Amino acid sequence: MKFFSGNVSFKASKQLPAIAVVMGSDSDLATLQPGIKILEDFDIDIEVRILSAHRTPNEMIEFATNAEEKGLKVIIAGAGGAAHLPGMIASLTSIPVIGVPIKTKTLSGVDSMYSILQMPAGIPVATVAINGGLNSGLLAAEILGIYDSQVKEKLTLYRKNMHAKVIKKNKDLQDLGTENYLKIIKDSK
Ligand code: RP5
Repeated sequence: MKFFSGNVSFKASKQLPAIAVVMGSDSDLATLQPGIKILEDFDIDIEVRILSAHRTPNEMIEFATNAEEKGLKVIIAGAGGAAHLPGMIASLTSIPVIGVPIKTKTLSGVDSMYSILQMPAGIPVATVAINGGLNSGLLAAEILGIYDSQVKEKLTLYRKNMHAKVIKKNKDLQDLGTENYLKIIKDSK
């Protein structure tokens, strides 16, 4: 990992990033991290940066207007409160934008969700759940998977593993009964 004046570039030796993960504040990073991690696990080149619609508007405009030329295919944008970052970026590029509403202390992220979700007709933002960092990464990978068969294979394997885990949990539940199963879950925490 290398640090460049507020931006973090991953795997700089590899290809140009296909996906950008941007956030209104570093306080959003922990929420987005599960999505960043899954993209890294899938070996997708990403760019991660702090970019605020309100505090760094000119940089946001520069990023969004150059995004396509840079080769970005999907942009994940997380923001909380008056969460204008995903919508403003979407207004400046036709690259798909996935918005992640960040949970806020005052209004539990409902403010962020409505800000991101209620886009005017003509400028779409694909909005995931409040604090849906992981799903934002998976959805971005699914978009890349339309034309990248390696990413598609990784997504298929991810789902297969998830499926196997639930099947195993159900088997354990049937074998152990509810009380013992609950005890095991409690002890494992
Ligand atoms: C938004 O304001 C950010 O996306 C963040 O969720 C929220 C609060 O930012 P900080 O005050 O924590 O920097 O722009």
